[in-house]
Amino acid sequence: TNIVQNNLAPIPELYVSYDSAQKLKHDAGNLLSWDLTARQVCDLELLMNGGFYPLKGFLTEADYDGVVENMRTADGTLWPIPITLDVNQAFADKVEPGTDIALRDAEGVILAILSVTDKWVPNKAREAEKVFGADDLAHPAVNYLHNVAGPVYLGGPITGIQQPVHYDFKARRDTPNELRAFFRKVGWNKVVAFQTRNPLHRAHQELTFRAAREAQANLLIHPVVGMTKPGDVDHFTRVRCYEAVLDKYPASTTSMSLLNLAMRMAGPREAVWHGIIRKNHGCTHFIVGRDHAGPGKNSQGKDFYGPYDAQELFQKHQAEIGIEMVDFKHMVYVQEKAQYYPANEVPEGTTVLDISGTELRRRLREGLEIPEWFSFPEVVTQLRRTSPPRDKQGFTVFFTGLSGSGKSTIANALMVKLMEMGGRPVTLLDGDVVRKHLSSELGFSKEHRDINIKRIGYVASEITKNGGIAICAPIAPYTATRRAVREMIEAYGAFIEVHVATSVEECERRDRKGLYKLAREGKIKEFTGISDPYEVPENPELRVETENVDVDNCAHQVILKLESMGLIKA
Ligand code: PPS
Repeated sequence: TNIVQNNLAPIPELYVSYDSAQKLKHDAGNLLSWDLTARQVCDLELLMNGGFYPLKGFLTEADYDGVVENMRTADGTLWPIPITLDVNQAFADKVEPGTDIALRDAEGVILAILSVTDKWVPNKAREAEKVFGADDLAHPAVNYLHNVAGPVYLGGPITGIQQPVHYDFKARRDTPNELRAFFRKVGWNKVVAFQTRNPLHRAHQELTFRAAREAQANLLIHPVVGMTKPGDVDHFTRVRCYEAVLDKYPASTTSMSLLNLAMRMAGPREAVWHGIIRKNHGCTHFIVGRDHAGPGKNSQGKDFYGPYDAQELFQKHQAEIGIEMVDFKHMVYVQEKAQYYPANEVPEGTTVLDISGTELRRRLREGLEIPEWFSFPEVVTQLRRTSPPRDKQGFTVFFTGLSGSGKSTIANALMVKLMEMGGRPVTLLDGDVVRKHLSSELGFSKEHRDINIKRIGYVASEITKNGGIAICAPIAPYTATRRAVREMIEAYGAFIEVHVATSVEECERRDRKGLYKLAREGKIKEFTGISDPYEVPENPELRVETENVDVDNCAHQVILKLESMGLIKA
């Protein structure tokens, strides 16, 4: 059943010649210009280089309606995913059909000209239902549609001026025509493409190699490096992993190329889209597995798509796309045989070993063993470099409490104890230091306090990202602001909120700096606890009482907490 005759002739691109591009670039200086979002840059690159052939630009309204309703543009061409240019209302108000606009990247470089033919307000709920299967914000693309994408779409043909600039892995990026030329040169008539957004382990290496052997074809590892599912391993780490795996295939059977695609996680429709894109890149076969491009669970905790929906839809359209589906075999390790087998061919009475994604992340986090039967040591090394165990990651301890509650004193003691242990650099962002070096122009209004705390949060998040320990000790009287800081830091490491719960009466009794007296006399305005609010943290990681407990003990309680969280080793 050879449905595919490979035709490796060049595919049409949307670029103009070099000379025309220079002239257009010069003239485009006078045009209205749109700064493309990261996702739009990905889409534009594939429009221009033929990855999205036969599209000639961002979808017009009629094409969009067809694509949303029945996966076909107005002229009947199969196209499953809306490629649209979403803009904000203010920009849309300035554009009428008939206008040319310059499309620029984040640095302001003009990449293309869009000749606008259509402008409309899409029905996003319909788009979500039809394209992604449900208008449910748990789907990353539906969330993007409603909460990130602009309210108005512009459509029309593109005139390509230049490719988006990439500074990373340049030699590993290929346009469809570059890959076609490569396949022609090395005589690869049949090529199986493997789409991926995850690091490859031994099971993947086995299944891709088998797929290629069954199709008597060569193999193209074709990972997505544009945008994948939020929370995925970053593409820098993944590409280093792929490079390690590439060495494990027999020489000259397999190649690897990076695809700057912005995935939508649209399951079945996405699989069809991926197939069209691989066909355009000169491939004859495409591996589709269980739950291809699945977005995870919906807001009811159920899968968005059935496990084989993608394979079914793909099969229905493979002849029209001109690429043949290769079924993805779930491979498992059989201990007694010390070999991988397809899950349905495991010899009877043998022991199957498997490590799930969740288990792998746990082992990385806790620095536990990852066996060689599961992954290649070079891959594990790269993953460990990116996700060191918790006791080697950065974190932030954030003390909050009234003036004179003892925050600074405990924070200081904690810093000294952590420095005694060594291993990670420790920075104390004490109130005085911060107000002198970061916030010297600020006072104590709500607005100024918020700015002050967010600056502290930003610095602490950078320290955390870089593997250090940040200790902060501001009053930080507002819950919402503390939450914002937590979110900034949790993107990179642990956040430990410590409420120093000294009562206002006790602070006033101690009155170490004489400030409470001045506040009572009205000589200091907006004084926390006296004439300004302090919102007590409801769920801090730790609450310490300072009345009748000495500083050393308070600091020790923090150390115990850090140990119990695995952030420091006893
Ligand atoms: S905040 O709310 O988190 O931005 O405050 P912070 O940066 O921690 O600064 C608190 C220290 O500033 C002194 N101070 C005041 N505190 C509260 N309210 C008013 N109006 C005020 N004016 C000056 C006070 O010494 C605080 O220091 P600590 O170390 O907390 O006692």
